[in-house]
Amino acid sequence: MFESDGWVKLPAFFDKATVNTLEDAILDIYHTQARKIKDYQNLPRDMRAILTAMEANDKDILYECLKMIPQSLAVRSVYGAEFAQKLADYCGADPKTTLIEGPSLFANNPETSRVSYKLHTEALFYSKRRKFCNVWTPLYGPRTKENGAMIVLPGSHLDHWDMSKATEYTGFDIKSKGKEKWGWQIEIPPKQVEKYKVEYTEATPGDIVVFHRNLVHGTGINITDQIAFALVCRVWDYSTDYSFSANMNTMAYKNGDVGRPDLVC
Ligand SMILES: O=C(O)CCC(=O)C(=O)O
Ligand SMILES: [Fe+2]
Repeated sequence: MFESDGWVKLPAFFDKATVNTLEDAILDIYHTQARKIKDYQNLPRDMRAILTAMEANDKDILYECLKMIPQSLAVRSVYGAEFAQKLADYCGADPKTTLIEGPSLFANNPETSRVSYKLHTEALFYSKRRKFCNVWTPLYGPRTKENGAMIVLPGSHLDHWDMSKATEYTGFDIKSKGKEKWGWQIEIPPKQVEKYKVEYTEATPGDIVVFHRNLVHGTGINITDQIAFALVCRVWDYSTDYSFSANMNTMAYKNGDVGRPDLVC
């Protein structure tokens, strides 16, 4: 399945206790930050309520919460050597030289597509990284086609995707194009992928979806009235990268990378 389709769902990979650990630790971050602010004193300890309230005036604080997630000891406890070992085969990685980037929380909010992503491959964003895969898991409720589970194009990972097949901009549509604090898109235009069928990574918390660096995927449209969540991390092996940078997303073409002559890998 992973080899031919470029993605696979591993049902109940995390047990209930692990899901609770993740959900609680992340909610603690958002709730504790919100409680420092007078306007949010009466908010319930609920991710959807906190995000909805802060989206209007406190996007910068939401970003800081996001950055705290991988620094939470409880969150980190879930992603140990054992996790790397289990995923190593999918990524072509050696667990000994495997690192984890993230996790990061994707909130698919029917009210805004500010952090939604058009069709892309991860390799376009992480162009210096040769061995990695993404791990996507629902949190705070199941993901369905209706609430915008991730869109994947099975088999597209076997095609060749480079920057000449993508268009870059900030925003999601013409109304949001160029807006600050909106996502950076490296979009593969729909015309390029007409021949592929579309699937949705429907899953429940605890299931993980592992996908290939070259798989074309994007954010599904959430047509419900509830924010839907996914937690995403990248498992990557730096041992054969032609880069010495510790930043997973070291920037190609921008003199931002750390390279050297005489590489032997
Ligand atoms: O679930 C989404 O919104 C898309 C996530 C995505 O692009 C990714 O995990 O790489
Ligand atoms: Fe992605």
